[in-house]
Amino acid sequence: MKNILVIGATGQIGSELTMELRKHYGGAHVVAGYIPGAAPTGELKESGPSVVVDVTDATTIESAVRNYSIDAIYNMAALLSVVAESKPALAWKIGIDGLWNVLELARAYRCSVFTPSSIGSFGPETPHFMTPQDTTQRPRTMYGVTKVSTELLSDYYFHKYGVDTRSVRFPGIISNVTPPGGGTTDYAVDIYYAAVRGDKFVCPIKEGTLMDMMYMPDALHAAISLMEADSSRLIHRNAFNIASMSFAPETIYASICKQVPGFEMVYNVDSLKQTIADSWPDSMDDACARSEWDWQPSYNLESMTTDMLEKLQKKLLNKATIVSQ
Ligand code: VAH
Repeated sequence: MKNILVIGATGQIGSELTMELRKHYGGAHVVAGYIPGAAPTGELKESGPSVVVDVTDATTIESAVRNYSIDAIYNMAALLSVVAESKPALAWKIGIDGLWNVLELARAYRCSVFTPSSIGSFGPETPHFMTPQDTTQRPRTMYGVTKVSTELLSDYYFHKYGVDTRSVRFPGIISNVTPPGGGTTDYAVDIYYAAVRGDKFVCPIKEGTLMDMMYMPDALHAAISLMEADSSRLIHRNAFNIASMSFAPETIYASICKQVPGFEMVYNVDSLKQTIADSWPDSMDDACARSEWDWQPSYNLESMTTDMLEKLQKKLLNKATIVSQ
């Protein structure tokens, strides 16, 4: 059975990815790498091994790779788009200096590597409607610069050294487990929390702003399916467009209102988030992922809304019950 290291295992995607990988490969075979001060807790801690791995410190990565005989690395360490604009040097250090460390070790120890890219790798000059797999990528955010560089560096290590690198361009990911931290698409998670709490939602993104979004279960399925795909079928590697839904704030609001009557939303546009959102695609062409490794999402906006509201109502009710005891 493969041994897997997840770097950034307590982050928004990493925390759920680690648990999903443990279902597939067995808890003992999936190592949760975390940075000091962000150690796994609860089921994530109890369900398998964990170790300090700082992507900017190659010795911590090498120690984990050797001690656990790692075959595949999911490198989830990154700063999200809004935070990266306020900390560009740190975003580069984690995103690219960190990736360099991962790829050098993958070369030395023959590991495969998954490092996510994003719709953030596209820029204002990219065709916005049905954004092609191969197209102009001139992002003007540091987040986007790190993601284009991630794609180029990952492809370089494949072509030059034969390292098995693979990647997808994640849309905005919506989850009910680990809240998002510092992204342009965070509003699409925050709106569900507001609806369940009975709060009026103040939307930071302008009405009519389309962005690609995806429910976390589909995002996890994409990452694992790609890493398990037959290498001989892959024409592209870093990174595949994947898509499941594209919506604007008023659309997700209407979807929630069908199940939460009286839910209110107003707009208070955040200029930085709006500028970033305006530079990203309205919709994506994911035909290559579908043909090269059978990508197929399971959720649409309506089924995601039903599941999100159900899960958050349980989560917030349990929390309230614990507090009241
Ligand atoms: C962000 N949630 O908003 C992330 C993601 C495509 C969006 O990269 O920065």
